[in-house]
Amino acid sequence: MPASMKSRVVVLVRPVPRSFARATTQMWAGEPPDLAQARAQHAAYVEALEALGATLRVLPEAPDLPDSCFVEDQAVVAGARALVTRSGHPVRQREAPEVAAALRALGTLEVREMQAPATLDGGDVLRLGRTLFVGRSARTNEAGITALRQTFEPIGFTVRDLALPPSVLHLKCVCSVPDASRGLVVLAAGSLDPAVFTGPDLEEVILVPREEAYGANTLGWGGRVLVSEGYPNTRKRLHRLGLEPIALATSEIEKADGALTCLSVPVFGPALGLAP
Ligand code: CIR
Repeated sequence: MPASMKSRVVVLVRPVPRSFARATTQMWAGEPPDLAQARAQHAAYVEALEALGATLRVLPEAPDLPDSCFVEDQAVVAGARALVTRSGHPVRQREAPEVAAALRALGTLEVREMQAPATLDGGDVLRLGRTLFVGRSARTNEAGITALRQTFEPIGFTVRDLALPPSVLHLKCVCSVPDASRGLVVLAAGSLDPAVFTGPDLEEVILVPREEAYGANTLGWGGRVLVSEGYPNTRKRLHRLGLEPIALATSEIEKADGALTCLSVPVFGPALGLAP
């Protein structure tokens, strides 16, 4: 990897805590995750991010906050601003201070903090170029959406809100942008109307079959995309669009209602050189 690629994306991650088996679940109804396996899957994820050229910032482990590795929910970063959220799950609000500190420590961002009564989980925010789509979920309320607008519209982003079915925990449980440098949206068929995704940066909505819904959560930039293993149609579609899918095991992460995007906060800033 050339040295110049290294500093284009800074990514915040947080270790899988020892209390992970007690993570909150709404969607997963089976056995709790296995800690050792979850940690191994997280380590492979972190390695894959590094292979994508990310510079990592690893937050301290929060042993008694079972969901704390799902750092995505704690912040929205776009342009040179970061909004530290107030999770719609009260216990998860305790994860925010370390995330705020890590974002401030980057020294490149104006960091704001969401105030009560607003709630929003970062998993409800999908960034497509200069548009931020936000899902109204059980975790994200009206005041949270207003705070998102007030933070990002003044710096040139458009915020579009959309309703989520009650069975969907977060917007990005059913869709994602596989390559931050392109206008593609991967969407699970039957979850949301593809027509909700509009805007000047949209290139194409890629519908993946219902049975591959979990595989619709992807993450990448610069032509390479992390996908969960076991979703062959999704992989094929991405490949046909000129992307290189990299499959990762996420079975234990899924058992805590998590997926690939949930485990990181990528910071693409003007100072960092990609998709400001
Ligand atoms: C929770 O319920 O908050 C966690 N167990 C899962 C969070 C997943 N995060 C995400 O989709 N962004």
